Amino acid sequence: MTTVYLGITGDIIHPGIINIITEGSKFGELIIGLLTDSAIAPHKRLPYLTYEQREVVVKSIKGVAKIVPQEEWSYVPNLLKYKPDYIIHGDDWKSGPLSKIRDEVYSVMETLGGQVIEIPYTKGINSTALVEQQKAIGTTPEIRLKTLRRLLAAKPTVRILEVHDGLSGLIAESVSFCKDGEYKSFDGMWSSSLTDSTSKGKPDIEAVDLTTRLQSVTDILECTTKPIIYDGDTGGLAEHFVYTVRTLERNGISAIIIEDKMGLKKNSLFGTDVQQQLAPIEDFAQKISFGKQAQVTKDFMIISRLESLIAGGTVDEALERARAYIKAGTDGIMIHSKNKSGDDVQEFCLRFRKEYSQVPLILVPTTYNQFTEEEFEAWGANIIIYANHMLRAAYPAMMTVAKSILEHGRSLEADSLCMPIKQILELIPGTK
Ligand code: SPV
Ligand code: MG
Repeated sequence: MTTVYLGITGDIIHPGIINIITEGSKFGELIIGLLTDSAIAPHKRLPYLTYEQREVVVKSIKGVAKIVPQEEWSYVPNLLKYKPDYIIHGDDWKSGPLSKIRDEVYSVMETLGGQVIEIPYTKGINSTALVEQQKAIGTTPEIRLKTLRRLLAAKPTVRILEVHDGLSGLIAESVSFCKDGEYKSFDGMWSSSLTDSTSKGKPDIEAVDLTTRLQSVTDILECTTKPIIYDGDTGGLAEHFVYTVRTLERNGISAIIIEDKMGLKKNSLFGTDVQQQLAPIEDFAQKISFGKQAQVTKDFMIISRLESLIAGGTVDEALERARAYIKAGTDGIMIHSKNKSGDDVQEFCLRFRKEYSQVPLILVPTTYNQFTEEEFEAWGANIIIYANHMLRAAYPAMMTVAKSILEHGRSLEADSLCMPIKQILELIPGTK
């Protein structure tokens, strides 16, 4: 039997996909290599549908004989495994980042004695353009909520950016960087208590209540689709925390991180310059357990943030707390430190990973920022949060412009520091 291979994501089915399936099936039995989340995640945003959902959809398309998982971005492993007589692809891969993939495919098919079929790319329709349209439509709370767990399963490290309003949310949603054909973007957003309160002109001492914090979160939810991790400070009283969990879940937030402190909360980056009082282990463990019992979905995550190192304690103490919180049902551990060397965090990570190979580990490397994501990955970290950078970047830029206007008595000199008017008018679709 002559076989034809076609690799697809199968998330958004459009006439271009149907066309390539129809054309491919004319050459023989069509094997679909359905890309798994982990094959896609390092290169593109995660599909809206899970692998299983995409499989159900693609299976029912006329012309599809068989579906096999494609676990890698490269076609090579599956081509070697299934040895098809043909592989079919749209001719849009002749240029751009996919051209490397094309070269590999040609050389493998040559060794296999097979052929590459290239069909004209269906103009005006491709899934990337449709994803753009989908973004304009938005997502559902349920799909968004689940995405963090899917990302954790699909990627070695999940990259999260701080957001404090709709505009910073749009940046986290859409900014990307292409290096050597590799596409990088942020996987999700951090609603920081520090930057949310600061942008409201309030101190980061739990003075901004949940309802007010949710106003910013709603602005962000309205114009983005990526998952959100909510900075829940201490989580408040256990009796109140259960309501916070449900409110966040209902809004499609993926996770809350709460820190094991008590009393008047002060920002962790003060370290021991202020009083940082740790909560008794049992009390915090109970809060976690109350929260886990309160949540409605199985996907929402309650992550415990260890403040032992912030309060001047040891890695041993932090590990002891981690064990207790895991026993209480926490879904992940965030270890925090303001030590610039990163030694304490590294020691914690390596020791933690020896005991727990699967529990997600979260880092906020604001002070020990000399390490790269690859290095944190080697320590065993799963989520890296850039916790305050959007607001810290915006404030000095605004100050410089405000001072320039005062200095010159006019705004001409400040103009070059500002984005052009045309650009801001075009920034948000629908402004015109
Ligand atoms: C925040 O972003 O509000 C945090 C992280 O809690 S930190 O500021 O480092 O404490
Ligand atoms: Mg905070």
